[in-house]
Amino acid sequence: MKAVVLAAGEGTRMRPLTATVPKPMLPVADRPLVAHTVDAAIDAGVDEFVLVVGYESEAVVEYFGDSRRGVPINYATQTERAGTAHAVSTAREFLDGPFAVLNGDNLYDAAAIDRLLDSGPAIGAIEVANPSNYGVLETAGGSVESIVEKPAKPPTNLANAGAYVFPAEAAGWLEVPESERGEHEITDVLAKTVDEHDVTPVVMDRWMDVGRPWELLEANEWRLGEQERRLEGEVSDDAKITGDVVVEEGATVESGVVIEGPATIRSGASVGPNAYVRGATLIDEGASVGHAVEVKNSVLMAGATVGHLSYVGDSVLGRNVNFGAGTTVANLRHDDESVEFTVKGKRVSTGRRKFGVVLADGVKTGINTSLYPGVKLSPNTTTNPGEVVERDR
Ligand code: TTP
Repeated sequence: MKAVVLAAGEGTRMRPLTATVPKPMLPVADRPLVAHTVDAAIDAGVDEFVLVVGYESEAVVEYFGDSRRGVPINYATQTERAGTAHAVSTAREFLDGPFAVLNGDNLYDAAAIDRLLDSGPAIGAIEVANPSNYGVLETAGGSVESIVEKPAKPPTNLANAGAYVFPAEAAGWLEVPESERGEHEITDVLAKTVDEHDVTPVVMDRWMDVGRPWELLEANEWRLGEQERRLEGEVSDDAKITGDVVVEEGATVESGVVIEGPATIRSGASVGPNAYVRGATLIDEGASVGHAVEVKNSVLMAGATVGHLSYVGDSVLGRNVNFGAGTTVANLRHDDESVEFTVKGKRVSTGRRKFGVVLADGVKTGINTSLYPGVKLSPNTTTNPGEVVERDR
């Protein structure tokens, strides 16, 4: 079966991380977010992909090229962000049979993708405690009857998990009218499918929509937690490594380092001497964590450098971020309230008691910079020595 993977979104809620990188290419454990979807689909038997790209498409094309693990990859370009049905319609020339549609920014339970592909026409669903915040499946006799958006009285607790298998004819049903929010939505294509076919709800054990920066941390926690201990890099005999830690070949862990899993130290990265890395943490390719640095539950993207005497907690550091000595992240409010973060101009609660900072690619801090919880800094921002950064820049 062919799979269309939607990777054309702008990821506005994920800014400033998506100022330079499309959201599906943000790192989750040892690969970009969208590669988890592609790999799960390959394991489930997908034999050809169409990746729908748009915003910052070159990064996606450069990463995947024309195949992955021997499975061909085609690209369709969506020039305007006109909705998910519109996105799939850009891939129509490649569709010649039943096809799957998956979101490139969702993290799926891989076994469920396998079941979904075996059950088509089908839709992935996840049981949620608060269905009113989601598109909710109405079911009868084991089939889906409809999807109701954010219903006040939810018919079930099954939320739409953005994974579908459509019958071949659905390629002719992609021209749907604009919805109330002005987009051409894949759920309207599903509505037509439900009229013509039995559509099976496939309940997933786990699913995540990775939309906002703290969800990138949660996505990493999930995937890092699934990795088994593997020490293939150069690890000093004086380092103490406990739990499920991956040190990839080409990574270095020097003396006096303590790493508590789950954590992944990717190829070309270095840790130590005398550093403390606590789970769940990803230290991506070529990143470095030096002497007397503590890192906890964070993502350090490729080339990020935290050289000495610093603390990084519950934070995302973009590519090539550089911390001056003594830079400290605050990740807890004195009033113990959840940390807030600005998403698309609005302050929202992260729902987390502990959350640090989100620094875009190329940010450089001066020595002894202090960063308040929930602060975000745009690409290449610099701070002066001794600055206390309370607000976003
Ligand atoms: P969203 O999460 O709604 O959009 P987004 O990824 O751009 O993020 P944000 O809302 O923060 O700006 O999109 C759901 C999925 O569909 C996601 O994988 C992106 C994809 N998509 C497209 O490929 N084309 C589109 O026109 C739209 C609306 C979404």
